[in-house]
Amino acid sequence: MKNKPNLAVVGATGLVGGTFLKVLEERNFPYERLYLMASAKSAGSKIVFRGNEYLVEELTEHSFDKPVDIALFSAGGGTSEKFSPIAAKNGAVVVDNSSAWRMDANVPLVVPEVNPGEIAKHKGIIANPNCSTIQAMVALKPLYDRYGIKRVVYSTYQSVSGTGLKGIRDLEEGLKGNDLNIAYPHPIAGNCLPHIDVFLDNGYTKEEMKMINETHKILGDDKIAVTATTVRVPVLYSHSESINVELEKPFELEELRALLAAAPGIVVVDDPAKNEYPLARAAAGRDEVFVGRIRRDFSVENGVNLWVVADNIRKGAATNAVQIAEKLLEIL
Ligand code: L14
Repeated sequence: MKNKPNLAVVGATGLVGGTFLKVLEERNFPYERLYLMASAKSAGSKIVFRGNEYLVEELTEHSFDKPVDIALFSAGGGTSEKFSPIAAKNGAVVVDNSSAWRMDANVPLVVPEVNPGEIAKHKGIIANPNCSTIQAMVALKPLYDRYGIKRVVYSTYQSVSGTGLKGIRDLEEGLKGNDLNIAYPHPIAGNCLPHIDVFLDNGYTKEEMKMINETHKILGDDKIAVTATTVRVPVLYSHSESINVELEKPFELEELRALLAAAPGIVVVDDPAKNEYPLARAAAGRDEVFVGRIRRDFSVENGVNLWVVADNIRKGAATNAVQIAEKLLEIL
């Protein structure tokens, strides 16, 4: 690829789409041309990027007739199923934020700190993992490499921004006493909903199964026992996760802590004496994964508990995708 690619942002008017643009601008991502695309409903609006005004065009079968090198998609699963292959066939590399392609054997599922080598294997589409999975992988990878992982129990506390602008609206209005219930089947203000994405026949939610399946795919190890309970909480930005891990090998807590502190993309915040631990509000707007409450699980042989927090719209979506695109520039 020439070192200045033509970029397309698909779903440019959405919460993640807007954050793609913010992150591209912050990181000074090189580009020749930029195309902003959205559904007919949002097409026609104007967005300013690096001082230039762009018209949002309607996404159609012909949107990729023009040369596009990298297309960042965050337009939902259905749109991605239809349009990602069209973009790829026309020569673009798609980095897709939806769940449509993640478990496809021909599609790399990438967290750049964890499995960057997968990027080069793409056949036109690369999947950005689920937001909750991304932050968990950044935290677990150094432990997996050093000690091996036998079992993981995820319990998540996920913010409403995961559901986009309507989730934010539900919480903000709900806090004023006006429950809209547009994003969720119950009020989110003052509640914890053990329900993210749809319920499946096995009793899990799709979000829970995404965390389980994507963990196996990203670590390249189906033998790890994984279970998950994913919960929506009345928080605007950042997902928090309790991660209980059973390692294969014995560990020294101080060594494990040092490994996490030295790992790429992680900031350890763990000073209980000073009431310091990762917090959603502190993580919001940041690109790192914050890890704290690092302590031995005395109930099993090689157990450790972690509290892991990251901005779900940034590292959990836009930043991770842009990091993938940056790696693409190096290899194309
Ligand atoms: O990317 O928080 O699979 O409602 C689907 C559910 C993103 C978050 C995905 C939510 C998610 C979303």
